Amino acid sequence: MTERVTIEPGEQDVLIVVDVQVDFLPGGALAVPEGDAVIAPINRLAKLFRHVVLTQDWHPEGHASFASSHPAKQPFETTELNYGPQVLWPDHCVQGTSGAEIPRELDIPHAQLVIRKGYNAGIDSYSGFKEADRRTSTGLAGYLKERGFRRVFCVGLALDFCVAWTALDAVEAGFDTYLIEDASRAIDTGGSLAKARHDLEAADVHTIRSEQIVGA
Ligand code: VGL
Ligand code: ZN
Repeated sequence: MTERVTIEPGEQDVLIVVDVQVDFLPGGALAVPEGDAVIAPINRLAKLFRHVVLTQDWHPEGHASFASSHPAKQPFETTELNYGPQVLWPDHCVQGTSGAEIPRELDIPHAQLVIRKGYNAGIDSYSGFKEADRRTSTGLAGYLKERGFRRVFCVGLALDFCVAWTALDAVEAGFDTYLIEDASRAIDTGGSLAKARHDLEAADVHTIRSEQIVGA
């Protein structure tokens, strides 16, 4: 549900900028429709948060989430991996490639941590907190708790995959969690956006717009 509160970011608030990377922008290997439209609002928002964390999708070549790793499978089809169903993607965000880079246009020099994810060859990780086996932790929850943060604000790409999963895991880790909609864009494949919206609402993630952040 969209809520009409206004929020002034403070010392217990952290902005998590999810997967704003070249491969998710127009022309990239897994381009999110209008993916570049998130950059201006995120740059504006980031100036209002003293504490910002970035996530970076960071796969080895031959990663299990790549359709190219599964003979006879095409991108956007689904397969069954050890931990359950997995959407298969075009090769993207391969470690050390230009597509995996955070674009120069993202202007957040004060970001405090870049958390990489999806580096285990056999496990995907949409969430910045926990991999798709739902067991392997990235360490992000421990970091945020040790820093004393209470509220998490999620933005970036893609709303229906990495942003949604990160927000859902933030709730599970005990944070009061917000998703800033206009600073995010979706892939929307196989009903993923409707499902993400349903799951976010059920989990009590607050969906807001950037105008509700004081100063934005
Ligand atoms: C993402 C699909 C595959 C994302 C990452 O950032 O939402 N989506 N890898
Ligand atoms: Zn990925």
